[in-house]
Amino acid sequence: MHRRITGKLVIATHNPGKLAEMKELLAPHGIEAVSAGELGLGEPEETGNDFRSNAAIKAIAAAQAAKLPAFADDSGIVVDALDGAPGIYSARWAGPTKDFTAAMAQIERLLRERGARTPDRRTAHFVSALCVAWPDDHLEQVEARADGTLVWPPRGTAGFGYDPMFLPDGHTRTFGEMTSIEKHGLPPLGLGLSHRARAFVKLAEICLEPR
Ligand code: ITT
Repeated sequence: MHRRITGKLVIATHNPGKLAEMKELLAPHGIEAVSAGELGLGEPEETGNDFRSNAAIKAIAAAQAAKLPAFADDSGIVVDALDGAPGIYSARWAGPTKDFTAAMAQIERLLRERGARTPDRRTAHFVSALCVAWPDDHLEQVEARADGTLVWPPRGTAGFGYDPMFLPDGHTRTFGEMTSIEKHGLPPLGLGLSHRARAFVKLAEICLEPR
């Protein structure tokens, strides 16, 4: 049985870009969201082997610490020509200073080493695994992806992380050139464009009251 989210929800992320998007996605559903940062919650070690298990680790840790339902996202960019790297290590490629300019340059360097210069050799997808955990250990989990190609040089200053390098399929602007509303691509613009918005649509179906 799926469980509905009611009352207060902890957003279990320490990434400001994600926090802003998760708050925006929840806003129309009338959920009272409080961030892990506001509650002074720590960051658990992400020891899982995939997005789904790392999302669960973060949601469970926050739900236990706050004694409230908690919502976590584990995400990353999967580059086909790099055998799926950086994948679950997407945040770690930016190092302790969270330097995504350097992380994007690293991807570009590796793509060039492999001779990946044309769009067909530069395909990638973002993944978002979302998990809501309750203090009694109930879990709800969904996952979605957004497909595209990697451009160089990066374009745009909106968004966060690898957004300026990612051109979603069927679009002429990178995520870094889109407003967050366009990046979500939710009604009336569409049925979900970004990985996080697409996963959120699935989560909303099972855990949230219809808007
Ligand atoms: P939390 O674990 O606290 O949520 P984090 O940044 O460590 O924050 P992840 O381990 O899930 O989160 O790392 C995912 C990384 O993938 C993230 O730091 C971004 O750089 C990148 N990423 C995920 N979604 C993205 C998006 O929508 N746009 C650009 N980059 C994204």
